[in-house]
Amino acid sequence: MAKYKKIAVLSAVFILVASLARFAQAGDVRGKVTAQGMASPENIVVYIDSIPGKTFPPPVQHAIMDQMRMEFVPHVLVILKGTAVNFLNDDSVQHNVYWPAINGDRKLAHNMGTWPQGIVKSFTFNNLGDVPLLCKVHSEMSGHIVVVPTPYYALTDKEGNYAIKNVPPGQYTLKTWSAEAQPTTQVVTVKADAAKANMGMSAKSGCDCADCCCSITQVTNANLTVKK
Ligand SMILES: [Cu+2]
Repeated sequence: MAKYKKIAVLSAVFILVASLARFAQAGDVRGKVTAQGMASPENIVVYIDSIPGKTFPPPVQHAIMDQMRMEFVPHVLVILKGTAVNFLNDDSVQHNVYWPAINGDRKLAHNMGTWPQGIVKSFTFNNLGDVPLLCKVHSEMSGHIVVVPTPYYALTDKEGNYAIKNVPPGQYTLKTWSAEAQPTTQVVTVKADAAKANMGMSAKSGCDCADCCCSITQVTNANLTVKK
């Protein structure tokens, strides 16, 4: 009987340690992007650049780029390299999808064709960088797919705020992409210690200091500036 008790205790300890390790691995990178000389800081991609020795399997689920009310929706779609995108047409008119280059390489230009409402066409993006989307039927239409090397990415909101969720501890290069501005880079360190230190303390609402932890999610702040 004592043997089983011992196994039960050991199992409980193992589960506790495993869950602590899991919590310690979660950290958010957040901040604000200031866009100098630009009309808006919205729709700027902030992502963690390639991590040496690490590859990430693309999601099984396809991403979606719609053509709706004569616009590409969303205007900017960020995907992990290798992700398949479903191109939809939700308008009563025919739309075309083509891109003249990927990351400036005209050899990677591709025309998906022109199709009516209800038809879906897919394409898997295995090349990194900006895919500028255009429609040969409506020259005023434009959008972007931005293919990034890690699953750690975010898009800025109207105020330029972004949040990259669940980044494991480590030192990374944070990078931006904007349709208008030059890319900018910044080194960011996500620490594991803060998440561990916060464990076991009760959540207090309305506090924002590091000592009186509000949650087990550790936040690393990184503000960036992009210039046109
Ligand atoms: Cu169109």
